[in-house]
Amino acid sequence: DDSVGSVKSSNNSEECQLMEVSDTSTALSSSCRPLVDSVATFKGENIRVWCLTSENIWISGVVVSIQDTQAVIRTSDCRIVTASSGLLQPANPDILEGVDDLIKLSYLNEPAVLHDLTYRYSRDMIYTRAGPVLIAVNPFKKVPIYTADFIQAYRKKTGSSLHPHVYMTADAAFRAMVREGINQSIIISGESGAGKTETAKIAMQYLAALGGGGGLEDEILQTNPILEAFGNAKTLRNDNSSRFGKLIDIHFDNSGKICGAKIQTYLLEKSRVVQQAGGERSYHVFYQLCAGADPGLQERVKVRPAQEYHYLNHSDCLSIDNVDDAEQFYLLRRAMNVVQISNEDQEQAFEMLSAVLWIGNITFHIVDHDNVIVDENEGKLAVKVAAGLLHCEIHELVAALSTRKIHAGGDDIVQRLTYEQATDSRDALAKAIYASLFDWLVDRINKSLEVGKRRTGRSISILDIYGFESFKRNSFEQLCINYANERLQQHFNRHLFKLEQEEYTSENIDWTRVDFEDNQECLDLIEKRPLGMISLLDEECTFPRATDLTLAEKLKEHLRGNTCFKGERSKAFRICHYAGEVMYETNGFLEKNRDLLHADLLQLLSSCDSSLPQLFAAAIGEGLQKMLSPTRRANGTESQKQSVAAKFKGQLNKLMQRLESTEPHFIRCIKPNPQHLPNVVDQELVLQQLRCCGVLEVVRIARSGYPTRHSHNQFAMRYGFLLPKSLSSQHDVLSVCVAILHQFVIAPEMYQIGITKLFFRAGQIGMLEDLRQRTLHGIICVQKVYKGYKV
Ligand code: AD9
Ligand code: MG
Repeated sequence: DDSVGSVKSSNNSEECQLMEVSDTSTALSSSCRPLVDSVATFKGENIRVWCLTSENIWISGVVVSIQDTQAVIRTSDCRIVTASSGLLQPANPDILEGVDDLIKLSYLNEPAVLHDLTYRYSRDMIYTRAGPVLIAVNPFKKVPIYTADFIQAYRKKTGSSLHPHVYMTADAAFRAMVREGINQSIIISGESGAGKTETAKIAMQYLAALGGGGGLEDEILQTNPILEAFGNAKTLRNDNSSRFGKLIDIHFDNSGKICGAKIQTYLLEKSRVVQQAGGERSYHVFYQLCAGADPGLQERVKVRPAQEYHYLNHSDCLSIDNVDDAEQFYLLRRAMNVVQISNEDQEQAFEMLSAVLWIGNITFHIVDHDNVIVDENEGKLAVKVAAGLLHCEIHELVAALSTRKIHAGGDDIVQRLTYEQATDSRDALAKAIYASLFDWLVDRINKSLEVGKRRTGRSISILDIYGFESFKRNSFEQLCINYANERLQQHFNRHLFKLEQEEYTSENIDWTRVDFEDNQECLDLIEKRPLGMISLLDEECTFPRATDLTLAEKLKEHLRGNTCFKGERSKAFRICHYAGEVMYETNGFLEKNRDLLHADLLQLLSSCDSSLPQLFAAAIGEGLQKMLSPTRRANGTESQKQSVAAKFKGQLNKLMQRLESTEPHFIRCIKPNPQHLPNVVDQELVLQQLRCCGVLEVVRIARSGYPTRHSHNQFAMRYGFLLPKSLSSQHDVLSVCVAILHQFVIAPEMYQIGITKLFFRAGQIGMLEDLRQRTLHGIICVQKVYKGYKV
């Protein structure tokens, strides 16, 4: 059954031609979908529309007749269907097919936006603008638009350089930096697998070409394979998924040459080191080391094949299609050389990686009651090798993993750990080493790329950060990620508002009539002190008896009043984010937010006879807060440090400050289908992303203002002929414009007249354009009849 919507259908194309056309007219009622051209009022038939099918697919058609709220539509595949007008949206005139900027569309509804992107995508035009935003639809195939010739074309503004492209955005940023002396930023967002990291690399490639010559550009580009090896992993959503956020500032000297760079990373997913979902992998670098180390290195850092490590083999996924880990290891080492990470530092890093893997192979067994000791055989071997790699005593490692020193009543008591505690402590050690290694590596890279002392130049920052996430189950990580997206969205909205305002002011039109939405309330919910989510969570973390349930109750008690918060049953609550509602569960929130490394493990690291573990211990120690809570001080077992959420909030504040001091350029990446296939567009998926990443918001903002802009001249030229001769022949262009507006009864609240342009509310031009088309059609018909043709 191929029926459309709530709708009867007929496949009979004869019927198609025999349909009686009745001349009723009706206003299309607005539906509850976010983007509706509610101002559009249609008179008569032959109007082109989009029609929503029962499968939630938009198809195009032409209105044959309208009766009350039911319309008879001839669809593009020549079926006749009836649909309630709520399921219809006006379609754009032909001349607007595949426009390279969505703002050029007369009707800015969802199907129109979707159609434009799909139309372009099917012709390999993966980039489209939405006003100030660049939309990039992931091609999932090689598109030949990144060659040196393309770079040249965009540099010189010749040939194909008129089409939207990441190069165009990067070029605009570079030129603005040079021209205005203002730092720039390129903010890339989108969901996992949408193409953010590739897009960031494409932008870097272009900037390296523009600012190259100083020799640093290759170093900067080679930071990518290093960070991807250590911070990316195969997930179910993306074979090369970044598990951290990244901001890279590329500095240019006065002559426009690259003179340095600085990388800041955000919130690496530590848990992946010890556990991955089925079909996913840990960080690439582990497999690369196992597959690619030469025999000498293998011997020195004691690596074995990946399948022999518990941390790597338990998810049943050791390789990635079309990826050769050994070759990647070779490329990693080459990149590390280019970035001038010494051979000694590289070997030390590999030693730590190997230590992590061997720590994961340590197993325990229960001896009496709940107490554990380290397993014999394989487990024992693992302890031995791990201790060797960390350069600590075997018995110290065993003690740190299986016992805990407690300070009570002036005495030190040694308590044996339970099986669960011991495995947790083992995993905590592995995670701490890996996360510290990652931070150390970023530091190390930054040292190599350090900007010279004479910082006279300017910079362009590129942000590649996780997009909004809403899964079946959402936890602490999603809260942090979505919080970051709220901050970025606010930045985005405020920037667009500012741009609009500037345009209106310069055209001397009244911009107070334009409404903009802000997401401040949602941000307050999360970050306000003392009664925001982060503060409440931090407070709960200091109570030793707190549980995920008491946390949930506390949140519900204090946050009830915020309209963005909805308490749910048990440990669940909802937040109304700008991109949609997300349900979170507090499971693991306290643990993840505290992210404590037991003092015994910290002590172990600092006692190692090797520089990296000592550095790690010092860095972790630095993060420790001096203010221990009274209960903890009495216990003295664990060190209190700044919570993960508080640290992330601090990082975000700094990030936002940095971005606010720049002129931003936004790129929104879209994943066209979940199977990673080329040439396939899943409408629902794309629409949902357009809503989430704020593209429809841009359109909405534009719509809430005056999205259609025509110069006085353009407008008079295009529509003047619709007027009676006496009016159209006036000399003054503006008078012709005003006459058109009056003649076609465009309501005064639907337009404003600026100094050089006319500004229209959405949909207004679509009506005029329809009229123009029909008039032209009428003229042609008359001409044909006149010439004796049969119409
Ligand atoms: V995640 O949030 O880090 O999981 P990203 O970064 O958004 O994600 P990524 O850039 O890694 O996605 O892109 C995913 C895959 O899409 C790449 O590995 C490529 O195979 C593919 N891709 C993305 N952009 C392009 C492109 N411009 N041309 C060709 C592309 N392929
Ligand atoms: Mg990525």
